[in-house]
Amino acid sequence: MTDDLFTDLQQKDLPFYLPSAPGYSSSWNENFRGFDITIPNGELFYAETFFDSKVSDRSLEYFLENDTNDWQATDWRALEREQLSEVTFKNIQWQHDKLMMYGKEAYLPRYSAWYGDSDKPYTYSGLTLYPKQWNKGLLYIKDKIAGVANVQFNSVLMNWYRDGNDYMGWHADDEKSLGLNPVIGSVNFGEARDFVLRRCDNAEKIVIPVKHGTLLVMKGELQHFWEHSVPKRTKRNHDRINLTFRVIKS
Ligand SMILES: O=C(O)CCC(=O)C(=O)O
Repeated sequence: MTDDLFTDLQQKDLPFYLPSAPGYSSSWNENFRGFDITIPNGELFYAETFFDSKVSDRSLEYFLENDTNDWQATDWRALEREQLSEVTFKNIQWQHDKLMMYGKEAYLPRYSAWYGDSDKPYTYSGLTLYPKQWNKGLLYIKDKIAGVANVQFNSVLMNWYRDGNDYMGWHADDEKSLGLNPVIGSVNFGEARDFVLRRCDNAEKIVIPVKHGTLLVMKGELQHFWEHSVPKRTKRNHDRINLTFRVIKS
C-alpha cells in the first residue's frame, strides 16, 4: 500500500480565503494544476502560476516593447498622455479611452486594447472598441487556456495598469453579446493585484490575488450574481497587464 504515502504532497491549499459557508467549495484539479472553485451562483478556476516565469516575462515584454522606450525602465505614469500616445508599441495598439461619467468626459484609469476574430465593434460600459487582428503572442496564450476553459475564445480585452493608481471599477461582464452565462478567461502578467468579487445582493466579498502568470476563469451564472473590480493599490509601482478572453456570440 503506497497510495497514501504521497497524500500530503498532493493536497493543496487554496492561497486565498474562501468562506466555509454552504455553497462554497474548492478542489485541486491535477490535470490543469489549479483549483476548481464553487461559490453561490458561480464557478471559478484559479491557477496561481498557470504560465511559468519564462512565458510570463516574455509576455509582459511582448505587450510593452516599443520603438523608443525601454519598457521596463520607463515610468509610464510619469509620461504625459501626449508623449505616451507618440510611442509606437510593436505588438499592441494601446489606447487611452474616454467615458462619459456624471455628464463629463473622463479618461479611463488604465489603457486598453481589443483584439479578435470579428470585424464587428464591441460595446461595453458605453464604450465602443474596434477589434485588431490577433498576433502571435495573443494566439499563443489563447491556445494555452482554451482547454481549461473548454471554449473557443474569439476575442480579448487587454487592460494595462501602469501602476497601482490604475484600476478597474465595479462591473459585471454581462453584455448581451457575451451570451447567457459567459466564460471569461482572465490572464495576468506583471504586478500582483487583488481581483475582488462582490455579491450583488449582499455585498459579500472574495479577494483573489492575481499575479505574474495567474489564470482565473469565471463561468456559470456568476456574472448575474457577482460584480468584480481591481481596486487601486497605491503601493504597487509596476506595470500589470490583464487579458480577458471572451466568446462574442453576435
Ligand atoms: O484587470 C482585471 O483583472 C479585470 C479586468 C476586467 O474586469 C474586465 O476586463 O472586465
